[in-house]
Amino acid sequence: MTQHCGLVAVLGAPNAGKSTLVNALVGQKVAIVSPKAQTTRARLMGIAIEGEAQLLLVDTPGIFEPERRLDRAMVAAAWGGTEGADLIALVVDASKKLNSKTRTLIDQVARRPEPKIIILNKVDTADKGGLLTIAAELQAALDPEEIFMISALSGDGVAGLKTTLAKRMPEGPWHFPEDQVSDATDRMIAAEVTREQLYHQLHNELPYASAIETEKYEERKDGSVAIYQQIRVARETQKAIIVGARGARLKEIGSKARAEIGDLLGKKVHLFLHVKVDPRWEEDRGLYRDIGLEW
Ligand code: GDP
Ligand code: K
Ligand code: MG
Repeated sequence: MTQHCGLVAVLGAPNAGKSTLVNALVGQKVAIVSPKAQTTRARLMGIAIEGEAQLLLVDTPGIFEPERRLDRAMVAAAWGGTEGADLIALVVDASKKLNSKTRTLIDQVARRPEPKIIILNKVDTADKGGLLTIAAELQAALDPEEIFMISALSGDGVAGLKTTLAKRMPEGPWHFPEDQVSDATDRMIAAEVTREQLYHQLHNELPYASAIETEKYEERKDGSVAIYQQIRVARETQKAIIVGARGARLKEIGSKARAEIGDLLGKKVHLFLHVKVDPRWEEDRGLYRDIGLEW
C-alpha cells in the first residue's frame, strides 16, 4: 500500500485548545496543557497514524500581540510552524464570541497560501446559535476546505477529523518510525512536564516569569534516569513562592512531575529540582535554545 505523510500546522489564539487537540489526535499526551494562555512556548510535533497516513501535527504557541522578547520568539515559532505545511488547521474556541484578536489572526491566516481547514473546538460548552454564527463568519473570511465542530477534550468529532486529515496528506514515505509519538527528546519532555506543574500549581503571572533548564540528564545502569532541573525566576519573592513553606510547594511540584515523567518515559525517574534567582533569565540565549526557540 502507498504511504502518505504530511505536515499539519495547528494554529490558533492562546487557549483555543491546540495542544489538547494534538494530544487527542496522537492518542496520548505529547503536549502540555493548562487553562493559562501561552503554556506552549515552543513548537512541538505530535505524530499520529491513521491507516496508511502519518500525520505530522505541529503544535504551536498561540498567536497574540507580542510584548516581550519571549513573546516575540513564541509568535515567531508559531508562524514558523506553518513553513512547508501541507495544511493549516485553524483552531477556534467556539464557546466564546470571536474577539478582535481572533479576527486579526483570521486575517493573517487568510493571507497564507496553504489550504486551510477550520476546527471549531469546545462544542461541549458552545451553544448552537453561536457555533453557526462563527462558522458562517469563518467560511466567508477564509474559504476553508472544510469546517469541523469538535470537542478536543471529550474526543467528540476527533476521529472524523483525523480521517479527513489523513485523506489530505500527500503520498510519500513516513518520516518517523511508527511507534514514535513526538519529535521531543526525553529531556525536553521532562522539562515540559515540570513546567506544566508550574502552570497548574502556581497562581497568576508566576509561571510566565519562570523557565526550566535541564542541568543534567543521567541514564543509570539500573534503567532509571536522574534528572536535574533548574527553575529560573527573576526575583527572590518568586523563588519564595515556588519553594513554599518549608519547601512544601516545591516538593509537591517535584512529586507530581516525577510521577508523570516516569509514566511518559516508562522508567523510574529521580527528579532533582532547584530554584535559581536570575534577574536576567529572559535575556539568556541558552534557555531559548533549550526550549527550541530562536533568539
Ligand atoms: P492551547 O493554548 O491552544 O494549546 O490550549 P490548551 O490545549 O492548553 O487548552 C486550553 C484550555 O482549554 C485547557 O484548560 C483545556 O482543558 C481546555 N480545552 C481544550 N479543548 C477543550 C474542549 O474541547 N472543551 C472544553 N470544555 N475545554 C477544552
Ligand atoms: K493553554
Ligand atoms: Mg498549547
